[in-house]
Amino acid sequence: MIIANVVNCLFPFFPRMCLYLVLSVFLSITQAVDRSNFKTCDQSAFCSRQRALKPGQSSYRALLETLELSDSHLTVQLLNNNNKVLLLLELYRLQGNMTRVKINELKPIKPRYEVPDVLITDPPTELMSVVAQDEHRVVLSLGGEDWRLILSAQPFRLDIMEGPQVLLSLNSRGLLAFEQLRIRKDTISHKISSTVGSMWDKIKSVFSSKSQTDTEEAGEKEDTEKHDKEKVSEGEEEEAEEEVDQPGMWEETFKTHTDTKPNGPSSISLDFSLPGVEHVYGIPEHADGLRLKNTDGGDPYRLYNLDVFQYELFNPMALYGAVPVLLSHNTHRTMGLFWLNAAETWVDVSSGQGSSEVPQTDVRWISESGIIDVFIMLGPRPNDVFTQYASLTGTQAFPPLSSLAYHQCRWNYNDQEDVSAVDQGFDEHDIPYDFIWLDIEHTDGKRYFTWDNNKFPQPKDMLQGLLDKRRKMVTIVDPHIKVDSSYKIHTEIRSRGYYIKNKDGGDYEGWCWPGNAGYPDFTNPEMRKWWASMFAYDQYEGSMGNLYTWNDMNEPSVFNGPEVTMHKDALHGPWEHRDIHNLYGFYVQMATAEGQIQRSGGLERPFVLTRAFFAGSQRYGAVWTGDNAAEWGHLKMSIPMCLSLGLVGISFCGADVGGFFKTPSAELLVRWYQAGAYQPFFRAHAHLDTPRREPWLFGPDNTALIREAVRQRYTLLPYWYLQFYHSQRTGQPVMRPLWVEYPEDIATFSIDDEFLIGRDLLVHPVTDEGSSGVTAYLPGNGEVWYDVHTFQRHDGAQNLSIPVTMSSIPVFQRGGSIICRKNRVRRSSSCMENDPYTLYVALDSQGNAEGELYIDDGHTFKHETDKQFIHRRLSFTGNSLSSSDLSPDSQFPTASWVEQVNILGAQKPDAVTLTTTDGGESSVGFEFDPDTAVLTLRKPGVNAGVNWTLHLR
Ligand code: NBV
Repeated sequence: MIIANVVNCLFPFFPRMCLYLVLSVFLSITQAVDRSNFKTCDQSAFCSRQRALKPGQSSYRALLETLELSDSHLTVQLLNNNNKVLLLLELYRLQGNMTRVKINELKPIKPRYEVPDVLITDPPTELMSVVAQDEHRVVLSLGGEDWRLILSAQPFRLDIMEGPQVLLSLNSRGLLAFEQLRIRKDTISHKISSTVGSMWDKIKSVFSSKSQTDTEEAGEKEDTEKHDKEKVSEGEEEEAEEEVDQPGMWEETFKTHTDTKPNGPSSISLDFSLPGVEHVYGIPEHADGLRLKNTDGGDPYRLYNLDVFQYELFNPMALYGAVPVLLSHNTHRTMGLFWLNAAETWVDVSSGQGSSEVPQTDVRWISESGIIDVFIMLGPRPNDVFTQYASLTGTQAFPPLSSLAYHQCRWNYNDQEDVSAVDQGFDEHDIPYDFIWLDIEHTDGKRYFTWDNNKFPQPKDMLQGLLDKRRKMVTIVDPHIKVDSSYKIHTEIRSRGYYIKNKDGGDYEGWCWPGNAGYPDFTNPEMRKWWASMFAYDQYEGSMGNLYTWNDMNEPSVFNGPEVTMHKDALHGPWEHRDIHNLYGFYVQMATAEGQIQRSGGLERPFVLTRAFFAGSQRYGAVWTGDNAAEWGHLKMSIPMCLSLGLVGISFCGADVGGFFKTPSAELLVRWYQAGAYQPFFRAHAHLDTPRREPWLFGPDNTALIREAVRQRYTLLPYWYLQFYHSQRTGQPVMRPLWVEYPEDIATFSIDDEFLIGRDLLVHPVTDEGSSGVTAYLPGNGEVWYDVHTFQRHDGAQNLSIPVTMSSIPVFQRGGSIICRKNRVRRSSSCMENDPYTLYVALDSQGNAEGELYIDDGHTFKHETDKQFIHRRLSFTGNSLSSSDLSPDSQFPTASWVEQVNILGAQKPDAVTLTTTDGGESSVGFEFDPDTAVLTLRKPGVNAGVNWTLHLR
């Protein structure tokens, strides 16, 4: 395909595409990211302007005489002593131990962008009262006995205290900087600026978004209010310092691209200090370790959704997605900072010694536009932070059960025959799979929602063939739309005016897979509604209920755009692309998921994979880590990358198994399957130019190893499903760093080569070539862990050396837990629907264990709408194992029954009896293995949905 496209380059109308492809080919030979395509902080005018400001005395003063306290919040003006510009600070105490700090210009010359649609509600507030006040400071109560917020006037700073202890300070390093919107000084440009201003007004009136209109109305009302308040400070006598324009404020050129900046400079920055903190995490997406590093002397972590070709490891460069959430953790407390801003953002992290030799981490956020809107989540436990963040942005969508199974993808499965051969290959080799994926080549010339008629003449027959085997398919639907007057999707979007506009008001066009392409404005709710309607079965021809969707290139990727993305001066109604950039992919996935729900009349749960994401994307489906490479380093990196995403709410994460670019050795491929089988989203994928790598192409031994890894995944699907059920309800990550469950164990704080699934499974995949052993840290003093393969018992709080062979996947079950598996693996997860369960009861040092079982139909919303589910508690105590109902008002008929119970760490009983609530009692056969201390109870045979007890006597 690359070759075909290079041939295409000979045509004069594809020059940019040609350049991109030639570059791609060149780079795939040199095998490294072309860093020069992407800006460093120095090359970004606002980042370097902001970073030039060094810590010191803040120029901001809080005008305490303007302070107003209402039931829900406090407002006070902040005066910049140098330029005399006034800001308005709003402070909210939010329910659930959170504080929200908003800072905007008191009276901007036009509204500044405030991110809509990410928060699931207007966060409920709590009463905040003043406990002390003088001319230097105001002390506010944040609830409880000793929670205080101190607002200091000169210089302005905020401290959140627990008793005498500072938990977090804002602007303590004086790095609050707010570039006010301004009129360009020289007259010519002044004219330009006012023309653009009036154009802005025109577009604003045309743009019919309800949420936007609401924002504007609110903005206007606020304007009047602010204006009134502004008068309070009119007494300021000192002269404002003349501000000199700095380079890049009104125009900036990077490589061949010039960013016209009709609105001029608008960046914002704020610092946060975390005394007593040495470990901070989050702010994905970066190909870096779990624990964030010091950025002193290097570039800050960058958050700007970008299509980075062949990304590098251990690098703060931006990648496809951005979640501006940072977590801090020490043995006493976990906290979170959520910086709600969708513009290009850079984050500096500096850990070191604070005052009085206490460790301290300083964090500084810099964004190109918008306002400061930050949520401080005060924990104190890791779980509290997850709950707090979930209350703001929602939880992971509960996926269809089958999407937690194995996915087979490559760029591309060529035609229907290919699909059918691969499908059969899985059956022939007795490897289960649930989804087969079609990449861009399945379309008619990269026109999404269409099929290449020669290669896929009968898509419904193909889908029916899969359906007959209870399997499914995913097709790719990218957001770049071929400009082609005979392509319905394009003509509709154009005639409805739904395309993003360029700075001059015409439809924005860029180069992508189809050649010249338009980009729908997904920030427009009307556009999203229309897009969603395109997934209806009568619109998306050849689609059926077992066809799902993959949104790629939604950063958005624009081959001939600056940094391979959209020009920042493109327009989304009244807003510049600059303001919304990191939200684009979020909206694409939102509209697509909505489309899938609608096509089923609201019945079926959607499955949509996205490459770009933002805070809140968890509500719409799964993400993957983009174009990794078939290298051991990339396999290792898949762990911290998904762990970081889980910490910020996005649990459904995976990396391309096998590596996208390049060709894995059989050993790497096997190891990747083994690791991927224990990560939330489990999909093999490969670049078009790589040799085929279906699991049976590497000789029978490797096929057997891959089969075994995939089968392990299938046996554990009930456990995965339960974890996602919990994640949807509580916001807890599915794949967790060890410190989340062992927050006081310092040894866990930097571990990112092993992880927990839920609370009860610890996985340490083998990620080194030629490995003969790994050392796994088993956490928890007094905890015991059982090797899930050998049932060998190990004590917690130790580094365990584990010899490995090619078949080893080191996985341990926590003593004290009960895990349900389905051990009869079939060709797809749906085929296993009514299969029986085997319970693994891993006893803790006191001989107890607890677990849960969740069952529903696996694909509809009926668990929500009609309470059609089973949720049971399994509990082993006092030598009895019982199943009781955790949700008595819900119901679901299941044919599944309990086939076997394995009790790990058991003693041999004399007899085992089963009692059920209908009074039935029967004896149960058992075996005891004294070497492994495993007691196996054969065929209790009881239905998985009823109450029962097994007594060991
Ligand atoms: O659609 C082609 C690929 C896709 O296979 C991959 O997974 C995406 O991350 N896509 C990127 C576009 C081009 C990659 C060089």
